[in-house]
Amino acid sequence: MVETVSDFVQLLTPEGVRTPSPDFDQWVSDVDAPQLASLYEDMVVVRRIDTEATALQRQGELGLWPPLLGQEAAQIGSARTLRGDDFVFTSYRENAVAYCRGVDLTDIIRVWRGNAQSGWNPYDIGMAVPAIIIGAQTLHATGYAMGCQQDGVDSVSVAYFGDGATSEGDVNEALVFAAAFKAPVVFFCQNNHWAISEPVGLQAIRPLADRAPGFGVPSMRIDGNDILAVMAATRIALERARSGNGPTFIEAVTYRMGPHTTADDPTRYRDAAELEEWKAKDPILRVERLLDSLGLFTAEFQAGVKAKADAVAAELRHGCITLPDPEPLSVFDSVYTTPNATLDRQKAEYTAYLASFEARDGQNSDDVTDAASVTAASVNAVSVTAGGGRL
Ligand SMILES: Cc1ncc(C[n+]2csc(CCOP(=O)(O)OP(=O)(O)O)c2C)c(N)n1
Ligand SMILES: [Mg+2]
Repeated sequence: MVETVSDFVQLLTPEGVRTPSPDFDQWVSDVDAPQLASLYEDMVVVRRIDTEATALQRQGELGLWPPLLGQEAAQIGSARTLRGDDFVFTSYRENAVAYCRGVDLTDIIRVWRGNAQSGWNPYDIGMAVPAIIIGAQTLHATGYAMGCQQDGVDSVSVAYFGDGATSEGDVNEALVFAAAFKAPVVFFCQNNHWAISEPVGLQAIRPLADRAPGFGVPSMRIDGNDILAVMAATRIALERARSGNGPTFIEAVTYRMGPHTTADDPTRYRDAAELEEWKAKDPILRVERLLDSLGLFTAEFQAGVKAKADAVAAELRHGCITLPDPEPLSVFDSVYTTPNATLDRQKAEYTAYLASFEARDGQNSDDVTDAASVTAASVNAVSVTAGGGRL
């Protein structure tokens, strides 16, 4: 079993050359040409989802979108190694993880359209709804892992979080608990170099992976743009957790090539040269090069991948723009499991407010009802876009 690895792990160079690694190769020895092609397709499809969702936001169909551009290998490589009975806790940017877990495409954008307060039932797909509170999900994941221990099952919980999150108390508390209880949890940190406008170097003097051993958690620092390194490291961590040997911290070194969200303009705080440098390390391009060297990147293969990506994008768009507006009063549903007097009073007030439109103009009651539901949808959208659409 690989213990803490201080060296940067890379199995596939940006030029698409496979580099041997005695410790890690065995963990991806099953990745044959068809599987590599399938992983490539996954990455192209999620990039397309990202592009389409960004376009939908620009067209006013979504309140906000957090792009994952550049982080496809980190997310697909890790999520594709999980079992159905594992459980994932993420932040807002892990839309490729959601795709791998089988989230319906419309459910991915439901919240960003301001149409619902959460997108899916976590138990249906083994993935909690995204946590917007930075780092909070690492505590949820650790608690869930301790529950798996108590139940005597070998399911693993995986927490995805960013470089910025590692400075939060929640993440540090989660590491303490996970180490103390040897909880079957994988801490998957995507170091995308930025926490909004703060570069990782401002909060981390040493690599983030170096922090974990201080908590008693073994760690690995890997090329997060190399899908093979990501798969190998995640499998090592999963195996350690399943066999009762506790948590692992993975620092997947990657780069957020787009803005923090569609409300952000990264040209205001980062150097264009930095982006160019990372474009050359694109996670998709290097697999393309490897497939090409194997004679697999044929015109027919490319056309198939493009057709799949276009179909997924069309489904996403259709699902988004045909989502029915929520019933105005549904905003009060599912807040508490037991009756709550304050909420009941607010609901009564809002019911009266909606009714006041009809009382004012009974003749155009149909139009007024429409206006009221538009108002309610807008109110929900505001919860996503509050503060100029920032997270
Ligand atoms: C507890 C908390 N503090 C601050 C914020 C505001 N906020 C939203 S995203 C973000 C940066 C997070 O950066 P990182 O953890 O690196 O994740 P990334 O966005 O790069 O994926 C901050 C500070 C928040 N959502 N929650
Ligand atoms: Mg970050």
